[in-house]
Amino acid sequence: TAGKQKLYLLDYGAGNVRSLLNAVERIGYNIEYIKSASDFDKADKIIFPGVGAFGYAMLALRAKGFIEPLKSFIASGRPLMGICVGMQVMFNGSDESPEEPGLGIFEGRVKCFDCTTKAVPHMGWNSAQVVHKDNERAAAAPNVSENDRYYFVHSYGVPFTTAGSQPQFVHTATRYGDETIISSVWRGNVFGTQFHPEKSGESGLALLRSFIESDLVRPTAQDNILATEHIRDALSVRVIACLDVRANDQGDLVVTKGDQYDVRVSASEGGDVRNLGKPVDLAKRYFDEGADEIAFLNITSFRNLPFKDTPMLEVLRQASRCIFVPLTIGGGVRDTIDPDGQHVWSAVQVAGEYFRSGADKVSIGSDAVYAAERYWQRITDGMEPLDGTTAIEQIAERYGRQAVVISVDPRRIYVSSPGDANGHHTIKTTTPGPNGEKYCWYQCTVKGGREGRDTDVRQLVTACAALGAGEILLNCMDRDGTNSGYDLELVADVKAAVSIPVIASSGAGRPEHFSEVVDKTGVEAVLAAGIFHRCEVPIAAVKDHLFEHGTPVRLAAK
Ligand code: 1PR
Repeated sequence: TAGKQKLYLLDYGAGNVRSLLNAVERIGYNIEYIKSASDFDKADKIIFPGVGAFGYAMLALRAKGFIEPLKSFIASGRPLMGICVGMQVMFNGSDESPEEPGLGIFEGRVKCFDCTTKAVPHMGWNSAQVVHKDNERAAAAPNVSENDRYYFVHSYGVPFTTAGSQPQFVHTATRYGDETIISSVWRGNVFGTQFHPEKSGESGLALLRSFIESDLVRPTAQDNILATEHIRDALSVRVIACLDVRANDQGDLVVTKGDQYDVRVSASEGGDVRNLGKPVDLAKRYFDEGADEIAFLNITSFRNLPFKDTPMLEVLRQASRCIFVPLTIGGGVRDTIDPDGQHVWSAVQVAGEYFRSGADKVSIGSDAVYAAERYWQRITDGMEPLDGTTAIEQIAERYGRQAVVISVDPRRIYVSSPGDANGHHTIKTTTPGPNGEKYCWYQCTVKGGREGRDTDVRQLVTACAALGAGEILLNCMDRDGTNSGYDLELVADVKAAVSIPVIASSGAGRPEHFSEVVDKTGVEAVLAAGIFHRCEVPIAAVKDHLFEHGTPVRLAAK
């Protein structure tokens, strides 16, 4: 029976495959790894995950001697499923790595999205429309449901056209802004998705199950497919639940929540770290309630422990076993030394441990500010600003830029006129300062807001985008925990400065705050912490409000 089949995972060292393992285990199957060319003979079915760049994937396949065995496996008629870059490498080539030919199983070339018309990467939940009008074919295919949304994260994609041989293998197409791409392929025993089913909640798990349990009967060739203009853009605004995690005074990891970054209750109430629950329990609750992503911020990093022993890694492992939407972890992503003074960890190694423990993205706070300062200093000194040494560049190179989030902790500094801002980018504000100041700039801070720097947020985000960051998580110290709404001026200013996705954070108090920030700034994602932890506003209430408001959202598939 299908349950006895051996499901193999083609691991070529491309970062986080734990999410896929967890997802497959969750639906009741076990995975074995393909470690050498001879393992291909043992496999009944293979899943080929893709994380990282196209060229890296092809080089790794070649270095391991996997290309010919993979082609023979496909020729033998046994089912193969490629995910993301695992699907892309089946095409002829990619603009991401022009020097590396692809496997050439499907005709077409992977191209870069146009970032002048929309945020790139294409990141978030979008629909996948079956392009064949033939119901019989659709019924035989792995179950991509048109009513569901799936999690995409990529800067490159294969343009969908009705020409050439595409009608023979395109299964679904997806529109993002002004471009339409192939979101899944199916011909004979080969199936592939551009999106990540392992990160697409219950809909994704159902699709994985349907691939594993189907025999992939050969579909009949079909010329009659939907024209591009029938594919609609359904990219949803992501609703993210954020958990600030730290050790309390008893040494247990708890979810806490600051009030303008102060996480302790008042001295008269004992002065302890606020305890709002256990990290894994709360994260699981948010997944069940329909959060599109979960972020953990390890707000005291790992001050007193060898990095390997940090309890946060165990929190991630447990969380990733029961949460099938993207998980971001931040805190302490920088070069670091264990308390014994011996073991040195590079930022890439720290990130690597987080990925192996189940994170899909890492967020960088303090270290990003230092990197941006070096970036501008190099420009001032007339040097090439990118030298490959920063954590942002190295993690993006190894794990892909979509895996690098910059967490910004800014605070407002009021000035009477732009000339008083020491050269910083100012905005004219509608909420003047305590002395009637009409202008402000946003100062970057490090160490959880404890230290202000002579760098403004615009300098930070533009430098980080140039260094290869994939997304901006924009907090605001003045609004954090206030329930008074997002700082719309800050968010709009950052959104206008970068072409990577921006997450608005800090200050959400009511469902209307979410629609307001989307309408007024065009952010791709909205994040909240306090109102979810304290059960003041459930995630479903936010989504229902956005839906009624006409904002595209993913409604829970339950
Ligand atoms: O500098 O790379 O080690 O990262 C440290 C990370 O920890 C940064 O991402 C920084 O934002 C975070 N952090 C440090 N100290 C605090 C603190 O609160 N004392 N938390 C902190 C940041 C803000 C958000 C919060 C939103 C929404 N907290 O996490 O979730 O403001 O809150 P709200 O909806 O309740 O208003 P590094």
